Amino acid sequence: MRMPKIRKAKRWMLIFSAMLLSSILLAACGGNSPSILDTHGPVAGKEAGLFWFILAVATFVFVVVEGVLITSIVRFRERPNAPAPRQLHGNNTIEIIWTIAPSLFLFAVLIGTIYTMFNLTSISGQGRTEEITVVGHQWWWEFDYKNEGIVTADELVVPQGALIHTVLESNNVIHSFWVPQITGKTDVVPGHMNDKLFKADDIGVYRGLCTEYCGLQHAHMSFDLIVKSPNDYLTWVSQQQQAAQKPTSGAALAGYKLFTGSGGCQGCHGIVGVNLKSFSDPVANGLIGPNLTHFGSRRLIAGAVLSWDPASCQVTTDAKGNATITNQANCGLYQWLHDPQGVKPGNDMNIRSLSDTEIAQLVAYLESLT
Ligand code: HEC
Ligand SMILES: [Cu+2]
Repeated sequence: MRMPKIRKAKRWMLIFSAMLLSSILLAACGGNSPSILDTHGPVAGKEAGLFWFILAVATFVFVVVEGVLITSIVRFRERPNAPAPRQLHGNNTIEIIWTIAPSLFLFAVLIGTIYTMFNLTSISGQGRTEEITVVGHQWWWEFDYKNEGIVTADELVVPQGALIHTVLESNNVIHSFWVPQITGKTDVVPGHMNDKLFKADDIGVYRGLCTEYCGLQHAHMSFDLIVKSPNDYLTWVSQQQQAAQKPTSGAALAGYKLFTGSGGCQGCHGIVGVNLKSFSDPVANGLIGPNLTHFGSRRLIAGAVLSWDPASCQVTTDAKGNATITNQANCGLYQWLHDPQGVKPGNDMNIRSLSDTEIAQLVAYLESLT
């Protein structure tokens, strides 16, 4: 009568372990979350190597310990009429072994970790090193290319294969800079500059995150690391260095007037050629919003809380000259300008409410800023 009960328990054990295992495996399938194991640069590569090394040590320890445990459970299990087991009171040899062995394993992990830490900066790149200052704001990232004289937000564009030297600064609280597929986390500390060196091997777009809790909208403080070929990068740089052109007619001109006038936008946002003479204009220091000179060439809004695309933000003008956005629901930029506090509660963009026509005009203007 005992057997069926045990079989039932065994079956449940099996089902439970299968469920546990599959949930662990499936958890790795989230298409949107970048994996530290899917590396596209030497820094993330070395860090992933350390992960596998530690996992190997841990697996070895697990197998040995569980092996001894299970063997003992099976071999020395209670049998009918078995005599009482021999009673032991301490065994010096065994105790010394199980004190020293774990220290050796931990020492191996320590050596591996220290070696990797010091080895992270020994990477080499092609061409000259790109110097970029990264500024953590509440809650978005600013990227300052001091040598090129460019300032952008939300999108960190770098050339493939070159060394990227970032200087990390914060003007408020502690943030942490992380691009899981390219490089590990480094804190961004107010009043203290941290350095970070990395390289991206493959052209592509890699999600970056703030990984130190920094307030209400910490989860909406992301960015894209965009890796371009060296030539495309140079093209991008020379395009970004241009000042914005003033639109000459239509909805975009009306949007420009709103931006500089009753919309109040230029009190917080800088545009080179509008309220800034250059990207390094000291006037920019008093502006708390992202630089929008080339916002039309970017696709992310406010720490990637939304994304947008001109194709889904088409502005049409009727016979009376009133502008509207045909597909408001699909236009992230419409949603942002319609209610920035609803989209990202607590963020620093406080504006008067805008009519749909005004929003369409501003969208037309922002789209023109390529
Ligand atoms: C009181 C300051 C302030 C005013 C006024 C303001 N903004 Fe902003 N704006 C911000 C801040 C701060 C952010 C970033 C918010 C965040 O990510 O947390 C932002 C983000 C944006 C973004 C996204 C930019 C990017 O690169 O992610 C756009 C576009 C924008 N604002 C347009 C406008 C327009 C158009 C107006 C005028 C109607 C305006 N803003 C008025 C402060 C302001
Ligand atoms: Cu942050």
